[in-house]
Amino acid sequence: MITLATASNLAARLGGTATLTAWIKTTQVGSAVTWQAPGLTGVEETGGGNDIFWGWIDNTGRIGLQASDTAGAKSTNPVNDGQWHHVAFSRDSVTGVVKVYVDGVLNSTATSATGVKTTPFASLGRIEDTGGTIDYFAGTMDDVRIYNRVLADAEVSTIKNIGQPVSPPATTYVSDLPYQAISNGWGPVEKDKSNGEQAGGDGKQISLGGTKYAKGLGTHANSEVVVNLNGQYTSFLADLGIDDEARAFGGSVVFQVYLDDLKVFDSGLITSASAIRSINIDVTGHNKMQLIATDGGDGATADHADWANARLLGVTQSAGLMSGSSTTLKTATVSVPATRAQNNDNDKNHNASHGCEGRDNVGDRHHDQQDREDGCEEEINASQIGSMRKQKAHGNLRRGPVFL
Ligand SMILES: [Ca+2]
Ligand SMILES: [Ca+2]
Ligand SMILES: [Ca+2]
Repeated sequence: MITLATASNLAARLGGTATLTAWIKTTQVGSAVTWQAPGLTGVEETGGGNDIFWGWIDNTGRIGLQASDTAGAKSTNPVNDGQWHHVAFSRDSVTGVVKVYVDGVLNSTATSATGVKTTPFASLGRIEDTGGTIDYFAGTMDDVRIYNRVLADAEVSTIKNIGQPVSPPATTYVSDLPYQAISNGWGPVEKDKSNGEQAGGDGKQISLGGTKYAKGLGTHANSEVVVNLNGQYTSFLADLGIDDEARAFGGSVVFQVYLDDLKVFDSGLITSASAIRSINIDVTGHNKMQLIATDGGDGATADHADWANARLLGVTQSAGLMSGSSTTLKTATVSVPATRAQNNDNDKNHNASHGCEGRDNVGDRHHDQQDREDGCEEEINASQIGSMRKQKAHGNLRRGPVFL
């Protein structure tokens, strides 16, 4: 579980007139009772009505927005089908009008309580409670945006159409990539086979201690294979060992992995008697990977070094918002587009119709800096963003509850 709180009191943004948009994915069944339900953000004032429930999820999987104890708007259909949905909620605190959008389309309009709700809260991914149990959202949130005004229907649609988070691409096998065999101790490196003998293609099915593999590289020390990662992958995984075809004859190697010419893994001596060594190496951001098998310092006899099931996990393109970037749960950004009317900024990086919408991208320093200069974007907590992105890089954020 990842629990992160925002550094500022969200009631200052979401207690009054505001719009909140997010991509969500959940299978959660909530509660028919608003103040006992999980939700995206908000607060329940136990025993009082100074509260607000953004994205609360009911017992049928519908999602809504309610202020105080006056019924608000809910989505037409359940959103808890385990698929990504774009949800948006707007509230006019003067009229009490609340609206719920799903996948860019207005679902429901209602008149809930009026007035600015001031009970402090500072979480995304849960509805806080001043007295009772906090109700956590169980699912994934992405690209959370908060505006201090009511967005028009067309604006919500535009935000939705920017893109949808996609699942990580399927595993890519190293042997299916155009790898480069720099050297090999006995004939060529074999694709999806053991090394076999000196002829190309004469290997057998890769086999380690009786476990058979359909994919991988069969090499013979001393060997080196270079794989072009092009920054597209997050993890390299493989099972290492001396192929069964050579076990009867000994065999002893050292497996090494280099990333951009720096050694990041060294197996130590692996012999035909060793257990299978499974590796999982973070390759995020790297362009070149070298897979090396040395003879272990005792000659290369029977050194049939298998990179069994060698595979790469790809980078997720998130929401189409960030070019070539990571698995992005894009960190929550509080955006206040209205302030743009108070300056004469002509920055072409900004879309005039959407102001400083919270397209948070830590790597996009120019954008963030410009937004800071405009006074229109607040990153909730830079250090938490860093921490979250780090964890994300390890693939944790798409599972289970996510709390910013
Ligand atoms: Ca209450
Ligand atoms: Ca061969
Ligand atoms: Ca050896």
